[in-house]
Amino acid sequence: MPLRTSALRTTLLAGVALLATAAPAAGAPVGPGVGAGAHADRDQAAPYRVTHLKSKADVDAVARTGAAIEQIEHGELTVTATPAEVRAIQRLGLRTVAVSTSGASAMAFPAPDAAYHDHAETLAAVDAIVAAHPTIASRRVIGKSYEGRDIVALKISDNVGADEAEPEVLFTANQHAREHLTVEQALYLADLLTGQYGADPRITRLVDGRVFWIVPMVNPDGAEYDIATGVYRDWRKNRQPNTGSSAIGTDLNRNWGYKWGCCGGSSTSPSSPTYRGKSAFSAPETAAVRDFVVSRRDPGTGKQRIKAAIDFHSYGELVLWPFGYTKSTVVSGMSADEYATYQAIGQQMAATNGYTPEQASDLYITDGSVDDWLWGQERIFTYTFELYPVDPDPGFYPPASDIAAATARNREAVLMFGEYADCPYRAIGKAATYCAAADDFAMSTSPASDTVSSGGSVTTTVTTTTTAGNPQQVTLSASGLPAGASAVFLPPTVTSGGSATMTVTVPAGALPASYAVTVTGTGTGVTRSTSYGLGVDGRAGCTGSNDTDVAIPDLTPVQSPITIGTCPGNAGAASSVEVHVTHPYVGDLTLTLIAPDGSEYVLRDRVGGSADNIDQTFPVDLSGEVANGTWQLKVYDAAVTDTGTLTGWRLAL
Ligand code: 0X9
Ligand code: CA
Ligand code: ZN
Repeated sequence: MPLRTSALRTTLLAGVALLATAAPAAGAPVGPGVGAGAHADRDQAAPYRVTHLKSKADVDAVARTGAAIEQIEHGELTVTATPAEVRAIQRLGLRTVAVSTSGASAMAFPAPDAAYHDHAETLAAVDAIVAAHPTIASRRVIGKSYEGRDIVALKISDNVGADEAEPEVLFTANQHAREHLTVEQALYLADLLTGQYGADPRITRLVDGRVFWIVPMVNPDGAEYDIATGVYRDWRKNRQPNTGSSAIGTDLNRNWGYKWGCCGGSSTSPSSPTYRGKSAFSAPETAAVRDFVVSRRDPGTGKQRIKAAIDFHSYGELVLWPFGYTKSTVVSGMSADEYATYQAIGQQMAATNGYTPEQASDLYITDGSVDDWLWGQERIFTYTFELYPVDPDPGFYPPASDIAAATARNREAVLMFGEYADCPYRAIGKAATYCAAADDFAMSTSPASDTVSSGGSVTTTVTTTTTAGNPQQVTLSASGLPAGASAVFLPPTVTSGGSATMTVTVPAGALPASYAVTVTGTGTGVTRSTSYGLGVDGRAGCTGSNDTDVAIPDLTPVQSPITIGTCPGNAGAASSVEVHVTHPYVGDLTLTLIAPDGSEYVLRDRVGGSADNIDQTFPVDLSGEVANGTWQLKVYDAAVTDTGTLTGWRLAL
């Protein structure tokens, strides 16, 4: 087992004095956490907020528990209650939040770590970003934590007020309370994408072409609890009580509903740090993020608009991909190409930040993790990043002075990931296979190639075929034509499934040659093309070709003949010689046309250096030569080592 695997596992156990020396079972999840049993009874009553009241009857029921009602405001109560009374209130289905007695606001981070953002500071940072960049940033509350704190998502995109048809990218952080560095990572990305918009062309392109969603603090109750006393509590879970147990909290990253609790990758014990909850999505925090993700499905097609996601954790410096519930790579829900794509992008990202890329289950088996759900259920390409550091010390609590470097370190990986979001399969060269547009079409021409005399015209039928989704309007165009030639389409626009006639008219002076014409169809969402081979002939009776292969040895000239017998008078001033040679170093080659009377025309003399092959048409003024007779193309290779073949040539006089 790799060292970093055991390092991370040891870390999760750190602080649990009892288990510090006990080796965890292979593949077992983390052991019971600090804070289990922390809910010790006190005889003294303390102030609480009571939330989630539904009616006046709830107020009466709270009063009957014996708790003293101090205030009723905004549908919430403030009470003074003993621990037994608090439990009685919770049994009513209401929620209780301890009210800090040390002042109006809860404790922030300890002074040396003041740069870290607690919940209020995180919301303030998000608000400041929105205020500074109102055209590309907006904020929404996607739900409330168990204790009633806002779980906020920041949206970043051009036209931020509109729902555009752009691939969406989700970043989530701080499912685990003590992983405070992940909040800083999320805020770093929010600052990067908004602050560099319009300044850095790469970021501008991303913000224009994507929708980014950043949820910087999925578990605000846990995060606040972790810092509430001024001494870190090493807390991991949320702060939801568990029926029949005094232990608090659910491990949010074991509470997601894909293969929830399937495989020994989570605990059924409320006191465990990896307690999976009483049912999938029993935690309000996971349910809120789930509902948000589901809300991003296109209302018309049902297609998930979020294409890619990263869930940030700490620590271990890892790039992890699904599945976590199984050691298998390819399983139902994960094809070989999907796995290869995960691996390729994971490795590419890891190459930029120095993390270790691996499947999540290589670390240890987890079930009910967010990445398994986002991929397994929603087909969102999802990675888990375990941030800095890799060693247990300082573990979950790196000093604030480490924040800047530790977060900027992921700049490149995240930008690259955002760029892949429209079609991750590009990473394995399979964009064409998997990333067809929802509405798509293919093109063809019939005939697929033809010849035309210069000064003439030729027609072909261009057919469009709808290959996916609905037909669309396709506007036709052509490129790669001879100079001065035109292509006219009738009709110029077709509905995919239909066809048009393309008429290519070639001017009288067009260079006789083979032209690779590209016929392009510009649809409403996608552009497709096909190729059309167009040969332009010279004057009737004045052209010839020789496609017999002739080997080109070193230092010995070779020749290939074309005999013309039916061309009246002299050759033309706009004659052409089309030559095809395969050769690894065309800089060795001299090409010479020899007229029937022996006069030589050098077409090309040792140019092109180390380039491969010649496929070129040379215009020549041959008006001083009688056309009929045997013409020769002479090829000379002036240097040793590289040899090749003359595969064919064409003469138009
Ligand atoms: O155990 C976890 O949830 C993650 N490690 S942490 O120390 N941040 O708690 C690792 C999860 C790896 N598995 C998946 N991502 N599925
Ligand atoms: Ca946009
Ligand atoms: Zn974590």
